[in-house]
Amino acid sequence: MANLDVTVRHSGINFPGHLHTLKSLESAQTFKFHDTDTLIVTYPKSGTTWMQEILTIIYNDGNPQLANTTPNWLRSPWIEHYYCEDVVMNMLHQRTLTTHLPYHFLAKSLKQSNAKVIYVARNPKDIIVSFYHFHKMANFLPEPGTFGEFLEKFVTGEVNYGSWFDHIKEWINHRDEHNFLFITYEELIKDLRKSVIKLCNFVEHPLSPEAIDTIVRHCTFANMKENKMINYTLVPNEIMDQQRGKFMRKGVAGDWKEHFTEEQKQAFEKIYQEKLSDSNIVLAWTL
Ligand code: PPS
Repeated sequence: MANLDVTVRHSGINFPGHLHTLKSLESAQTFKFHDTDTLIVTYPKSGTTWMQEILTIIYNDGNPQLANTTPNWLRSPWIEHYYCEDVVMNMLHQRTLTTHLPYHFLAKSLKQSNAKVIYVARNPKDIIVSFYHFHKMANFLPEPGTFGEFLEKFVTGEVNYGSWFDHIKEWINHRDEHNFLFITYEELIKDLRKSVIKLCNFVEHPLSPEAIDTIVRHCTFANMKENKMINYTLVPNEIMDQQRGKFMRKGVAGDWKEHFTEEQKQAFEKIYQEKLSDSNIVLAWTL
């Protein structure tokens, strides 16, 4: 399926038609989770691929072989993508799944299982920058226009996948549930080893210090950037134009400082305070 210019609209949110159909979005809402599933939840550009890579190697006891030989979309498929059913059919044991969907799409299904949920959050200003550059290379997303124009669309929730504010507000309400882990991209950047240990504890998959060392070595930005199984160079240029950017772009916290003008920063922070003031979000990043 290419459908590069198709947009699918569901419940007021736009999704790229290259990966979604109305049917696949409906199916995701009735997805049958197993108690042994681990679901990675992210707003795009928050550290999805990083978490997919870490969990793949945790569940393989520190052995990176699967991560080096199988694309991430086959080992941790997005449950809302049209191909998910076929992939999931062949997943026999522990399943690591991924979603960018808002909580209300999945609430009913999730409540019927004890699946573990890992929500990865990232400083929204860095998400905007990463998403902006991704729009330039991903031909299944609309042209982003100038950075200022894209920022405006992000703030109003007109971008594909909807409003980041709504996404985090809905999911974070569940952070105290026993099967829910909230972790940030910034925590991974700050101390990857500590984060891997935290993840091992959460998914109840303890590993030796040597296995943890292997994961930390494998999951550095420099190493992952070269891994064809996650850097999307396997995807045809017509879909992701590697001349216009790289999926594994910079991998840092705070790149927003290179993109936001002082005026844009102030305006965004004001909106951030307004939109999130009624929620108890204590976030690890300093805006
Ligand atoms: S997507 O399209 O939603 O699946 O994208 P996602 O994987 O969530 O986010 C991509 C950004 O994550 C960065 N990334 C990493 N940063 C640091 N270390 C590691 N190992 C790593 N792996 C992925 C990737 O570079 C994108 O961020 P930017 O800021 O664009 O570099």
